Amino acid sequence: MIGDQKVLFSGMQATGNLTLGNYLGALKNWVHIADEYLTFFSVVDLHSITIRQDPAELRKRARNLLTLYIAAGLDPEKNCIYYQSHVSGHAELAWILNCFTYMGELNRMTQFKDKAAKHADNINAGLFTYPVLMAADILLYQADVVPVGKDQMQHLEITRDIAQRFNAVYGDVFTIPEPYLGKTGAKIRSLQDPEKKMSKSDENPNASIYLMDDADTVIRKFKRAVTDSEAQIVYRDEQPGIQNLIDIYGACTGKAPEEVVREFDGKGYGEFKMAVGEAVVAQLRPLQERFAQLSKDKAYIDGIIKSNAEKASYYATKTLRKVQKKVGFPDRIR
Ligand code: ATP
Ligand code: LTN
Repeated sequence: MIGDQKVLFSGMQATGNLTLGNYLGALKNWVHIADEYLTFFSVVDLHSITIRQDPAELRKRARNLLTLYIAAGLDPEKNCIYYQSHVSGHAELAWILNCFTYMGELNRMTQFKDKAAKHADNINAGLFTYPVLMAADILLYQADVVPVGKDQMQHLEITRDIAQRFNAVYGDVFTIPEPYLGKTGAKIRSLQDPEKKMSKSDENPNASIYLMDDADTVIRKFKRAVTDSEAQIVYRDEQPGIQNLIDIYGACTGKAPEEVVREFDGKGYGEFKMAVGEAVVAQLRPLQERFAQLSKDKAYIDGIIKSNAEKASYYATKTLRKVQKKVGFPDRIR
């Protein structure tokens, strides 16, 4: 809480091209609930360098991501959209929280295990303490809710644990955040291997729909999507490929899974896949058009970057000063 306003924080990494999973699982939900909160949407570039990045590429992707937040429908006058690296409080609070986090807790994080296995040549300390930086992001703004996909739940739980531990020692310093999972789209699966989540770092481009894919590409990828040989459109865990397509169609059209099943009762997979492809194209088109327009307006985007970093810093500094005082750092002489 800040004053009497509930706070929402979320962020995304500018690594790779965003997928439909990122949109339906995160970005779209942000837009839906943003109006009810004082919001902070960060492009979390400090997190990105836990994996080696090409500097020019990272800068470009970060700007594209920030632009995409706006293209998706977040009004940057009302929502604080900014780069994490422009607010030094994130790194400063992360350091303090590192001293309130146990190695054993971090050892249990499944994302760390996955990423460490994928990048065995660069298992750096930043990758290990990634969840602490994420906790700092959230706690710095006293966030009440954090919309994320299911894969981030474990990180949210550790954030709550760290906050509670800190509060137990120093009194009520941090708001304890709650996760917010959207009704649909919380876990979009790979189109090629429905056992896995759709992920922007998947090497197989057919596994993911990218937000910038053109209509033909989207349709082609859905035609090739892995399903099963049961030839029945039913929503059940034993048919994860079809279940995923139902989830995607439902998330794009606002329909519940049962409705989707009824709509396609007795129809074949071919027809259903086509309908899913078209629903996705219809979702992405306005986003792509707004993105193209906004990208051309350099001065406008620059203005947003500057003013929102200042706004974020203001709130971040408030929490940071309070924390520094609590842990016993000397007062600043004014
Ligand atoms: P990477 O492959 O680089 O790990 P990612 O595609 O898994 O990336 P993140 O940057 O980790 O994406 O996630 C950004 C946001 O999108 C998070 O809130 C996450 O929960 C959500 N998200 C990512 N993948 C999916 C998915 N397949 N379904 C639903 N939500 C997702
Ligand atoms: N770890 C998240 C990105 C992220 C985030 C956050 C999400 C960093 N800080 C704070 C919500 C709140 C991810 O990989 N999706």
